[in-house]
Amino acid sequence: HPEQQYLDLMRRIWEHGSERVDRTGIGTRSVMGAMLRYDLADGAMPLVTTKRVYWKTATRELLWFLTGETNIRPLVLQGVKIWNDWPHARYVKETGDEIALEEFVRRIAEDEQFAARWGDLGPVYGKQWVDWPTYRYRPDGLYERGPGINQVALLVESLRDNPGSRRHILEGWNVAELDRMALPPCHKTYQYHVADGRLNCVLYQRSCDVALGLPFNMWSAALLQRLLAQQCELEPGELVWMGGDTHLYLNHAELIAEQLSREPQSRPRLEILRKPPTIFDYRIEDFAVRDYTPHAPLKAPVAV
Ligand code: DHF
Ligand code: TMP
Repeated sequence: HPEQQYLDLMRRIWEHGSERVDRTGIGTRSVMGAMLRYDLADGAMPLVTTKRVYWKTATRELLWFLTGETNIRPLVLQGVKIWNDWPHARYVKETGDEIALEEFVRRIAEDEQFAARWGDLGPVYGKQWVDWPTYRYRPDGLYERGPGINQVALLVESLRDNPGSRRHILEGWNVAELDRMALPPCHKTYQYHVADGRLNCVLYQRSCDVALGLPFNMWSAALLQRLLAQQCELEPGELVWMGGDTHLYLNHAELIAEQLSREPQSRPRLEILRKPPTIFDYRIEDFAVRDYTPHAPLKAPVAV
């Protein structure tokens, strides 16, 4: 079963990873450099079955990236909670107001002004993907803002018009803006490759929380590959996931023990029910997952 690669990686890190102190203070076991390969032919998706993964949540996140939005409010209004901790932590730190997370999120939903002030993550994925900032130098030596670059639109064009290119890249790591991001991008570089009518992808992820983040990241990377393939009249090919600092948090021990005791189930497939006019026009209703019979959900705390 293709999921065995994920479970083997988890086991290897837990048994042989180096223990180290990390930014969050939780501590991790970590290896440097890891690879997973998935064939997306016939609708197959790297959707983890040894626990229930909320693929609709991950899908809403990807569609949110594609709108260029970086404020959590649209996610909150759809019931997506995965980005709430970071604006909350910033609010508490900067105001000294020890508001509970649930209360903070309720204010984000109800108060548009409050959300505009406190709900933004900075120029993270969405901004860099569809509106990478540019600067123009003026004759007087000062510079001004130029038009933003829509990397995703350019990627679709380059895949269609110049499939043989070795420059099909989507990049999140904007060095000049890292200090304004709530978190610098983890899934930072996507490169695509067209061969034999199929669209292949390598994703480089600089930092990976294998228990919580990776199931989402694999789903989203495969989904983006499917959207690009559909828009460019290509068949989905292989997804190669590459990790830099690939780690397990020490407070995920129970989840890890339970998940490693489970057997992968069936082979989930994704059906895209419609081909919208552009890659920016997909809606959550366009996606249906078949043959997904996962084990029970596993809860674990996220390191902030
Ligand atoms: N920080 C850390 N330490 N790990 C992450 O995986 C992570 N991921 C981020 C931002 N910062 C991060 C963005 N993606 C969850 C999943 C993905 C994600 C953030 C959080 C998460 O908590 N998943 C839970 C609950 C899912 C839900 O509420 O729908 C899970 O069980 O998968
Ligand atoms: P870092 O910026 O110090 O590397 O912390 C980011 C943490 O979040 C790290 O544990 C990796 C994890 N992460 C993922 O695994 N996937 C993601 O998509 C995101 C945003 C974060």
